[in-house]
Amino acid sequence: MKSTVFIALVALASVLALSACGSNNNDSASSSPSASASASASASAPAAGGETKEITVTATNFQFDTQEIKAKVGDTLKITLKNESGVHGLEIKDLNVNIKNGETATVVLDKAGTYDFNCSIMCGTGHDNMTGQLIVE
Ligand SMILES: [Cu+2]
Repeated sequence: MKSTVFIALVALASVLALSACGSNNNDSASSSPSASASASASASAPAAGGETKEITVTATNFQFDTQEIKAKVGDTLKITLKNESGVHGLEIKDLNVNIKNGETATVVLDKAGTYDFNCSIMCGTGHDNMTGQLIVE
């Protein structure tokens, strides 16, 4: 009984391994060229932005010195967090940015919108007030 289950599992595992291999090959052959083509097209198409904005946000208890960051579509944002007092993080959820003291995140802003950022480390009583906005036009 036990050995039958084992054999079944081994058979299943090898089928999965084979099919995983097969689908990987298919993916790289069919879908990735079009995906990378459209990505590079959208990155180079908007002539509006294209600048690199370097911003250092300084955090204290309990606020960011920069509460509004403005950028254009196509810009690259290099954002650095500096903690002057307290222990804070800076998170821009919609852009997958989450940096700690001294760290820099680089994001290409390819979509217009208002992106909220906030402190990502529970730092104390004023934690909820530590917010700001990145406005991409
Ligand atoms: Cu906090």
